[in-house]
Amino acid sequence: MIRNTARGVLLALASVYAAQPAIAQEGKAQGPSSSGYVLTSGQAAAPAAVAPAPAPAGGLKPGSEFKDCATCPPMIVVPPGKFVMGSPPNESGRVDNEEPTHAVTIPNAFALGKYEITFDEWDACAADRACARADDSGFGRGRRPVINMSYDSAMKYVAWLSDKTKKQYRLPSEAEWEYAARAGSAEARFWGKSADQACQYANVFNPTTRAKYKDADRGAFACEDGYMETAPVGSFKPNAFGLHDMLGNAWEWVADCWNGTYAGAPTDGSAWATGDCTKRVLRGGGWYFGPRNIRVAKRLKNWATRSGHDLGFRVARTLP
Ligand SMILES: [Ca+2]
Ligand SMILES: [Ca+2]
Repeated sequence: MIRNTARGVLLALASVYAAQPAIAQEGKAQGPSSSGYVLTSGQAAAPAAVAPAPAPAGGLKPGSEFKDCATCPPMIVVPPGKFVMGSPPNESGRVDNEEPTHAVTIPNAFALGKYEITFDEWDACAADRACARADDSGFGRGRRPVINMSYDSAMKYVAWLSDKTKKQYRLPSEAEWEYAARAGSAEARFWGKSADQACQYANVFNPTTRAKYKDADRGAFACEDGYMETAPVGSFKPNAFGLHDMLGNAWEWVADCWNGTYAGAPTDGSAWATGDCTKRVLRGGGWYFGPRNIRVAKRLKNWATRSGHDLGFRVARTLP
C-alpha cells in the first residue's frame, strides 16, 4: 500500500481536492500543497499538487474570469504553482513519451480559455478575413468547438486576437496546458480515479458513437455522454480551476515543438522551442477517443499543417 509514503499522502490529498470541482477562488486553498512539494533527487517524481500563490498584478485574481471584447473567448486566471509533469509508470494507458516525469514551476499567473475556441469565436476572425472559414464536418457550429484546425490555423487566430485586443494571446505551452488540466490532481484524469465518471466531465468516445462509426477495435468508455460527435463547450463539469473540456471534445494544439520524451524539457513553464518543429503537440484527447487517450498526461504529435475532425485549440494570454 502507498498509504504510508509521502507519495501516497500527496495522491490521497490530490484525489480529495480533485473531487471538488469548484472554481479556484482567492483565499481558498488552491490544492493540497500547503504540505509542500516533495521531490528528492534520484527518486521518481511523484505527481504533486499546486502551490498556492499571491494574486497577479493588475487585479486579476486566480479563478477570476474576463473577456477582452464581446466576441473574444472567456478567459480564466490560472494561479502560478508547481507540479510534476508526465505520467507515473503505473498509470494505465501511459506511453514512453510521457516520461521522464519532471518538476515544472509555473512562475506567473496566466490566463487560459475557459473553453475550447468555438465556431462563433472563430467566425469573428473569419469575418475579419484574418482566418479561413472552418469546416464543421456536419457536426454543427455555434458554441461547438471549432474543428478541422491545424497548428498553423490556430496560430493565425491568436495573431488576429492579439492584434484586435492589443493583448498577448498565444497558444499555451505544453507545460501550462498540463498544469491547468491537472488543476492540482495527480491522477490520470482530473476528476479522480474512476474512468467511469468520464461522462460527467468530458465528451468522449461512447458506445453509441462507436456503433455509428463501426470502430469496434477502438476502446470506448462504458458510459454514454449524450453526444455523437462534438458537444457545445461547457456541456460538462469543469476541473478545479474552472476550465471545461480539458479532456475530450476537441484535441487542443499547444505551442511546443515535438520531442519524443521529456529528457531536456523546459522546467519553467515555457514552450519547448527546439526539437521537430514541423510537428506540434496536441493535448486532452477528443470525442473520437477512449480511455487510453483521455488522460491529462497524454501527448499526440501531428504535422503543424495537418487538421482533422477532432482537432481544435484553446488560447492562453500572458498577464501583465
Ligand atoms: Ca461522446
Ligand atoms: Ca478538449
